[in-house]
Amino acid sequence: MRLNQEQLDHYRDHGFLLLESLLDSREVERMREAFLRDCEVPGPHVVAEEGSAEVRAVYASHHRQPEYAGLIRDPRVLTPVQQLLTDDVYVYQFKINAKPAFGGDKWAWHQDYLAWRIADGLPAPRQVNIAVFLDDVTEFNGPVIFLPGSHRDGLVREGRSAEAKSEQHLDPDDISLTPEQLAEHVDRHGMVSPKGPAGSVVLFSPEIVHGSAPNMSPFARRLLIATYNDVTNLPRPTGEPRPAYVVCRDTEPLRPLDGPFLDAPGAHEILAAVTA
Ligand code: HL5
Ligand code: SIN
Ligand code: MN
Repeated sequence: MRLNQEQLDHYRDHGFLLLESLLDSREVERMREAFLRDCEVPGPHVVAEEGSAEVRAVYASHHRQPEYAGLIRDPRVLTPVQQLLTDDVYVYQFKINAKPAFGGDKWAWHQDYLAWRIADGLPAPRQVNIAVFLDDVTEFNGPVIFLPGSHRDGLVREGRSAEAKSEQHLDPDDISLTPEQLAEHVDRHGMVSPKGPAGSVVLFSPEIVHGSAPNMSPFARRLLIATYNDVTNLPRPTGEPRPAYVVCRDTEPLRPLDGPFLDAPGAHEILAAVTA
């Protein structure tokens, strides 16, 4: 449940950490079912691929689906996040990037914290992302590529582009690194793309440079990303705050369940209450 010193050092040095097969196949199956169910709920939280009806991303599924309300409280993910950040954390953002087979588009090279500073006035990069593989991730289906160590360089870019790719969320296209910036950082840091079976989890820093290629394979690459924030680091938007599906409002510190999210005692009651 707890990360060992070697794992903590790896995250601090590289800005990410892969936990292979952290969740089992039954849990993966239940999370996939929850995703299919959630895709049927219409609303602005569902982002389509450009010029197509296919799902690019779905936000805030943990508000609607008990499996995800459980997952974010599961000690296997919450405890490592608390070790890396602080005891009192909440989920700032929750999304599933669907990367459908035969055409899921790229996610441009970017640093998350720039988006959240610009869009939400988030004071500091006091977040940890957990990325859960809902499908096997291979070299073929558009894995996330990280520039290891780039989380220690500060923000590479300052503002966002004048044109917004999407009205629903801030797409990485709007804050992407220039080719020169990317080349220079790759020169210094190289690139890695953690791969593994469905159920694997990657913890990653809000400051690490990352992106992913389009998916031309016949295999979907559904990736769930929950971003935890320190409760003492709440957003301070300068204008109208963004919608609750993209910036969650419940900032109560999360407490770990007493076991895995499908089976923990009392989980059903907690999860029914939060997704009611
Ligand atoms: N889509 C997110 C948001 O907050 C930002 C991106 O990967 C995170 C850059 O709108
Ligand atoms: C992201 O940075 O949120 C997207 C990465 C991906 O889904 O490939
Ligand atoms: Mn990102």
